[in-house]
Amino acid sequence: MLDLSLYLVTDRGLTQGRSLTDIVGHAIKGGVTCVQLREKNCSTREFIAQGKALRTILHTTAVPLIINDRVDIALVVGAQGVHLGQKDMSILDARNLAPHLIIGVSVENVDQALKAQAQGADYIGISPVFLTPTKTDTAQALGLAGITAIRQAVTLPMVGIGGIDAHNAAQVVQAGCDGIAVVSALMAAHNPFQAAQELKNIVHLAKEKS
Ligand code: TZP
Ligand code: MG
Repeated sequence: MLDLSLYLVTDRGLTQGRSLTDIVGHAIKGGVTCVQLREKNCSTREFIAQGKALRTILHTTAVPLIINDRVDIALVVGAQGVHLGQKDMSILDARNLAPHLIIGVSVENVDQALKAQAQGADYIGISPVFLTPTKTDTAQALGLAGITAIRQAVTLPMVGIGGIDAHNAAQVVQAGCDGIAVVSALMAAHNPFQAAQELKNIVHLAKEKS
């Protein structure tokens, strides 16, 4: 079963000189349940090298590796899944090409969520929940009310992304998300192990209450 409780999305621009594999390794020990490799500014070859490095540290854990945007790279590195945006390969094409992959899809509204569900996505990422400096070319922030509207429309597992940290994580889960996806709250954390532990506890407590 896919556990979306604490979903780490990577960004090598936020590591402050530390290695990506170290940060991901510590964050996993702290309780991360899912890792997405997100690379926007490197060559295909470099993307594959990063994917293989993460695959190596993840393969002894139960934590799945999801590749952002690229089905081909997910296949080459032996990742468990791919995360697709609204302009990436369609769910149907990805499913045909790679029937065994977990397919996640970013959605910005109820219509896109309904479509992702109809086309057989495995989970959706609600983007963005709050405005964030980490990614500025986003749709309007959906807020907690947007999460609840999507929760009422679909039964798919869903994770919120965008501006989520220890201060608002519980609200995101209480509004209807199965977990939180974070970039800076873990990638830029001084201590990614502790930060992951804290976020994981918040999500668990909020799930118990909701
Ligand atoms: N997609 C929507 S918002 C976002 C992505 C990749 C960035 C989220 O970053 P942060 O630092 O967790 O706000
Ligand atoms: Mg994308």
